[in-house]
Amino acid sequence: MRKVITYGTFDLFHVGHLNILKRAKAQGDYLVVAVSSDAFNAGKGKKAYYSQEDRMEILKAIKYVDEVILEESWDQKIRDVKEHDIDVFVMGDDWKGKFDFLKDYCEVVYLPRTEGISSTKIKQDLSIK
Ligand code: C2G
Repeated sequence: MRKVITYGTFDLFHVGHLNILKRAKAQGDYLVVAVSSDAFNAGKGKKAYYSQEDRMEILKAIKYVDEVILEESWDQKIRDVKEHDIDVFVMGDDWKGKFDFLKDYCEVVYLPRTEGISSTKIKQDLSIK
């Protein structure tokens, strides 16, 4: 079984998130999604509209997703890859190059982002601060 992992906040779930999960799953047979915790987001200077619990519940309901774990720190990826026996790490290409250190442990694939949609744009368009 070829296992894939990807990371993200996945706030205000939208088609850009769906597209990356669909393409990430297509890289293998089993997709693990690591969802940024509220505390980890606070460290990124981000505050998600939905709580970590709600964001995890939504991801668990996505047909491409097989397992959901919490992302609580920048430096858990190597451990996650080892513990979950991951073959492929996937991220949108806004992160291109940032996770190449994982090439010692698994394949690293950056996929094109979906243009014209983001959680930030949604908030701006709805003028949610
Ligand atoms: N994404 C995309 N197209 C968009 C928006 C997002 O392909 N229009 C992808 C991003 O490239 C990322 C994933 O969807 O791979 C999740 O995006 P975010 O929720 O914004 O995640 P981010 O804040 O980038 O956190 O350790 C990595 C971080 O947790 C990533």
